[in-house]
Amino acid sequence: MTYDLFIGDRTFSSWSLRGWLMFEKFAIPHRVRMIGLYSGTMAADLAPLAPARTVPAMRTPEGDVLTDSLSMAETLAERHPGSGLWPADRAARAAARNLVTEMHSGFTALRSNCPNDISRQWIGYEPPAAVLADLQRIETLWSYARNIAGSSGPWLCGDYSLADVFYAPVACRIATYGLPVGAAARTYVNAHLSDPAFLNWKVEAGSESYDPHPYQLPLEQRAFPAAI
Ligand SMILES: N[C@@H](CCC(=O)N[C@@H](CS)C(=O)NCC(=O)O)C(=O)O
Repeated sequence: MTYDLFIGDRTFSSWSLRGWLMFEKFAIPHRVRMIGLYSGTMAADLAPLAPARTVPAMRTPEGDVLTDSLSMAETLAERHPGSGLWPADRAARAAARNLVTEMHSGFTALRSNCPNDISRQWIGYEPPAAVLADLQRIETLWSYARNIAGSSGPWLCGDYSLADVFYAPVACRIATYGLPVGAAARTYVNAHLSDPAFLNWKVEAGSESYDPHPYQLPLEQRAFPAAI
């Protein structure tokens, strides 16, 4: 009995990374099904999982279909209560929920201006004001969560939790676009970039290739960094 997890291209799909981390980091058994997000086969690939139309999506061992990262997260937390998906401490859990839900419903400037792409780093990217405002809010939330949870380690709310799952792609975007953040945020980004699960994801992403490569910018580029 295992879950089926449907994800898209690892190079680009930030929501797929979230969906995968919520299994991988909490040792929840799953089978990965790849969806052709950029090859034009997405609708056909997802047909067995109706009514899913985006990735990630999952099917429970009993056959229930979850079509969104947040419904997946809550379902996994309910079904695996001892797994640590949400922090055990009440206040840390509230802070983690704020983080997850603000990510899920917001930061549209960051998401639309800086598409997730873990294949490279742009040199000299100048973020618009709306992206800087999103980053400021994100840093405020990260620091608030750390204070509430008394977290002095690598992760936001104590041990690695759903809060970190949902901000892993933000760490990627900060790295890809060289976005300006403070020292604490840089340390947090580097915790994601060196996390063994993320490194496995990056290796798999390395086997994906595109011609032409989406999301071009008129800037110099170099390899996606191991740290910022
Ligand atoms: N709110 C959804 C967003 C999922 C999403 O937008 N996934 C993208 C890939 S990163 C996708 O499937 N895009 C294809 C499309 O919108 O047709 C979630 O949290 O799971």
